[in-house]
Amino acid sequence: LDFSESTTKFEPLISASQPGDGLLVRPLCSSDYDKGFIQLLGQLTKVGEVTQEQFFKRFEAMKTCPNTYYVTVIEDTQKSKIIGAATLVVEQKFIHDCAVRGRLEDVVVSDEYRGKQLGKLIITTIMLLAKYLNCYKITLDCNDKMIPFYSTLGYKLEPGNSNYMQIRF
Ligand code: 16G
Repeated sequence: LDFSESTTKFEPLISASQPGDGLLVRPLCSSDYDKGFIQLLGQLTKVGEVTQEQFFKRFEAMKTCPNTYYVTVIEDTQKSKIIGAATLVVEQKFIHDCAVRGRLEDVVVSDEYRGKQLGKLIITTIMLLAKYLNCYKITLDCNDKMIPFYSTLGYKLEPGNSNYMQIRF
């Protein structure tokens, strides 16, 4: 068979339970501070100097809000390094019959591991989780260059109805 003219894309066969050799998709845990979780976030935005104590405190604070923060990571178990992360925040609502809404936050894959569909993998995992938790929608904000990526995962800009606004302090 000659596939040279084919436009079919052959997706690598990876899934949350089989993310690839030595890789593990799982919830964040305390020991991830020593596995470079904070440094990884530094590839997304300014993180600052977060000490281990600050990390523990913030993580504990998140855990006191049950069913809210689903911080998900990908670990390279051979190197004991966190190489990908994404968070689902589940927000409680009165609207839509007291529904819950998901927010996709802080998505990052380490630069050395890009091009392996790991971003897609972690987001797909979070989307399954959001569906399981009955989120009626998931929203995210991102810069212009990430729009094509999120579009391939089904996210849509809603012209006239979803302008992202902010005020920074
Ligand atoms: C991106 C992230 C957002 C993160 C922000 C940090 C996704 C889908 N979006 O918008 O979660 O908090 O960057 O940027 O991961 P900032 O430092 O300018 O707030």
